[in-house]
Amino acid sequence: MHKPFKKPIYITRPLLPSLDKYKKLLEQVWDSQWITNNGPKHKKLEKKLRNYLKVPSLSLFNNGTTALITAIQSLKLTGEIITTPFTFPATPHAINWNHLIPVFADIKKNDFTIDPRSIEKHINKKTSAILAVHVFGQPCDVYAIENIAKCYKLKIIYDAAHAFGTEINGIPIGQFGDISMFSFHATKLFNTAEGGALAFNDLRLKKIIELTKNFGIKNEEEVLLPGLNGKMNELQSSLGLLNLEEINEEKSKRQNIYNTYITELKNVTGVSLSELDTKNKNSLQYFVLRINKEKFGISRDDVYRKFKKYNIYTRKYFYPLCSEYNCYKNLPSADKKNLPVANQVVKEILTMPFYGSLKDEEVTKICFILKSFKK
Ligand code: T4K
Repeated sequence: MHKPFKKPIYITRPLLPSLDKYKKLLEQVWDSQWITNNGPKHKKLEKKLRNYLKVPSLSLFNNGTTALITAIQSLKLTGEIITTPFTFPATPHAINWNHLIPVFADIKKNDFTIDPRSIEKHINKKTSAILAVHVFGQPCDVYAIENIAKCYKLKIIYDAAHAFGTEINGIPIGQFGDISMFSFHATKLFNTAEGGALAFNDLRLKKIIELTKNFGIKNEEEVLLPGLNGKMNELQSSLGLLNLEEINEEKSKRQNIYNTYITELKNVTGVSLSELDTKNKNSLQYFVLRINKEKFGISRDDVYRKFKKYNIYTRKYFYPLCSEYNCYKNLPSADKKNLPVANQVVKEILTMPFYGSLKDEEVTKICFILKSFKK
């Protein structure tokens, strides 16, 4: 019998640079008295991230949600947007904030991303775009989605909130689709406390995106469109500059944790692991398990509850499905019959503790505790 952890174990802990280093950058910010609105730290971070993510163009934001709202605005979308129900609320909400209708398509069993065959079933003359999510950093079926979009003349936005650094066969994830949104929230692999970015290939989009995130202001006397305030400030940008220096080390620590989880859990009947696909580079944002109640003996919900007794706080991302929220459950596409895979998967997924400062012996202990639950 294992003892509970003395301190709570969460699914994540933010990557933070040394406070001394951060203070040094903050001194520069204080000296300049320029704390937001496209300051020098912001400019530097934007350039560095464009290089790191290997994308032609990039705009920074104060969070991923305003970035996603802005992406939809900037492409002047109309009517309906096809998306996934297996995501964080921000995804369908960004559609709703643009006064458009989210239409939920089902997901794939193997990687939980939107199923292209289901997308096609929902296309009608009101459809203007597909908003797909690289959920848990797993890339969507981008080539199939591209074919559908070409065929029906639809735009593609990727919610790449979890996919910082994901690649498909060596191609950086931000190069796919019309626009990709990255989140830099505290819980993300790369964080600026709160923050986000839009990446895009068509350089002409930069102008409208920059206008939209700054109230539509062109100059002191001209406002061109009804924009919002989506600007990242100098404090966030400074944190980002330092965290970016640490990112490769954080990833290698996560890779070790990932390996320990796989070694410890690969032969446990009833627990499926999302093993990394060798041709794709995963972002190492989350480590997720799938619990089969019949084979493991107890349900995902029971595992989640039992872990709490050991001071381990796993998460049931993304339960409930967005199609079950009060604001969306009456949409025709929210019908459970339309989303059989998503409705099954959402009962079985458990997001495990996964962050660089998690110690190897802690991961081993978590795995032993999980195995002790098996009936
Ligand atoms: N699209 C997708 C697919 C997303 O997943 C998200 C955000 C977005 C869009 C929107 O991007 P942003 O607008 O957020 O940039 C968290 C995050 O707040 C959210 O950013 C993220 N997805 C989502 C998956 O996770 P919660 O409500 O689960 O967070 P919370 O506060 O419960 O934190 C989770 C755990 O992390 C805590 O139990 C402990 C740890 N934690 C958290 C914070 C904030 C820390 O150790 N330190 C911290 O400062 O949503």
